[in-house]
Amino acid sequence: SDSTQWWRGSVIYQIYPRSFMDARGDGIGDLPGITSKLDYVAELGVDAIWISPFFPSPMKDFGYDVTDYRGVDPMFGSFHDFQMLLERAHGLGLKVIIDLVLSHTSDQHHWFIQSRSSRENQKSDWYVWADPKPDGTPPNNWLSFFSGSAWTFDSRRRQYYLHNFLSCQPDLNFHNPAVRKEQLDNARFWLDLGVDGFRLDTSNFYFHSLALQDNPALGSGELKTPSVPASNPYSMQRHQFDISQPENLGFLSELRALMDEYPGTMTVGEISDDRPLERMVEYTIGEDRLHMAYTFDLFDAEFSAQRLRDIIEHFQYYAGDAWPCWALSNHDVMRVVSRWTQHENLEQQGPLVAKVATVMLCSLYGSLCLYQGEELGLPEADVPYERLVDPYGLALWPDYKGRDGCRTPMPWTSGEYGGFTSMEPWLPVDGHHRQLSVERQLADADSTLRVTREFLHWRKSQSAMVDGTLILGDFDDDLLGWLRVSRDQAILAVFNLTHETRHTSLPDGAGEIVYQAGFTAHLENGELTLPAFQAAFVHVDRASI
Ligand code: TEU
Repeated sequence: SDSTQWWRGSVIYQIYPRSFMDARGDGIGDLPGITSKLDYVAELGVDAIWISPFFPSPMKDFGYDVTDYRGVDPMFGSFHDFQMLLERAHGLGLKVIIDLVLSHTSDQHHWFIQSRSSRENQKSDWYVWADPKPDGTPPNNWLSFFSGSAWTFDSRRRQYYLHNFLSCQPDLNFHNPAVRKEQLDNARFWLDLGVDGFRLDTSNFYFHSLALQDNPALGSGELKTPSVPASNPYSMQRHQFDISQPENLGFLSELRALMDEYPGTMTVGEISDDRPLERMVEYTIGEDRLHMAYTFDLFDAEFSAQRLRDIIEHFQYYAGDAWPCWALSNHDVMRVVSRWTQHENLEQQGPLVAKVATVMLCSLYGSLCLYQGEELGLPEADVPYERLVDPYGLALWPDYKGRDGCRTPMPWTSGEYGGFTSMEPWLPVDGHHRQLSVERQLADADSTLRVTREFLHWRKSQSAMVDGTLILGDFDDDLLGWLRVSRDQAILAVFNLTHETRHTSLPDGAGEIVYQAGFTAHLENGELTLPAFQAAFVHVDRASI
């Protein structure tokens, strides 16, 4: 197979550097900490790591507010530390993906400091500036994703600047060719250093609509901030309508041309849009687009066979020719075990749900992202109000509790601070997480960690699982299942997402169970018995399809 295509069907492990491992003993994770745990990551059986931003930053949005695209924040270590990390990862056969936040900078970036200094300076047009309305109010009704107006007034220029997130994350003006060139050069800098690719933050937000037209009024009942309950006034906000501007495609082609100069590198774009799958098609089909993209579809999904089947069908209908990247969790959403388990059942059901969720995810057609801690089945951490630091959560408390609960430190041991650090960490280590520590789970062959590891190693050697086509199965409402079919192999995957045993008869051609570790599925005379939250992987005669 073509090794430049390594990313097709790969499993990408997302590392949130503040919370992975603290090697320097200041309560915050760092790059040497990551390097010290790369053996663990490689043993998991993943193909790549994606590291959330580690660039110099005032950390108002914990690194998604960059002041220097070519450096390492001293909090995370030195530039040399990054080179060591890269070398060690490559030595272990792991690809390294870094997170490029090209759409906006920190307001402390020297570009913005210059841009805001006057209306006539070399960078005056590098950000999105607009005059107030005659009555002094913002240029239009656009809203920030993190609450409030998307515009902040700057008294020196007597103009507003645009920000889709925090007011300290001013939006770059991609209509200005100098901005695009500078950002491509920044990407080239890391490619020259040897990184294997980029996760592109808000890859559909680069350009803004030059007309600056008001967004249409919200229809009644139309909610545009799905994570925020309707009772909160911010749930009624509408963000930039049609945020994905057509000019974006041109930039993505330029970026792809750059990537093509470095064979074997890849891009995975984050797409947040009213019509995400159409956008995925537009952004990933063709040689001059991104390699792959992910949407938020599974973040909002309910834990039911019907809902998940709908999502896959929907994907196949709208975007079946695209190569997707799926994720159940990341550093922005509630951990999947908590989304999919009722709180009072967490203790008992959490590990079962975690296992079936992970093997389900890793059986999908596409590439997969696992977020640190997902391999442990961590539930959302309970972070008391006093310890909250996410500005998004603080703005909307208590309806929306923000993103801190999915960003707490990794529990490596059950000891104090979970073996993550030697002092009070930046976010507390959840007590329940310490019971689910890496140390404990390694000692238990049936743990979420051991099963995840076992499954990922098995998956690697099954061509159908890595890049076979996916044919949705037609099971009873409660069961979810599909066939993965490659040139020389077919595997049927069936999942019981309910808390009751289910039976189903398998189609002709179904042979025996080919992956079992961690599950109690039972197959006899073509009749499959799946106890609660169990999965089965069954060999199917390729000729019978
Ligand atoms: O997220 C972009 C994004 O679209 C989400 O924040 C989304 O709007 C939100 O979760 C909806 O509930 C990226 C990063 O992943 C996030 O951590 C950053 O805060 C954001 O960009 C700004 O850079």
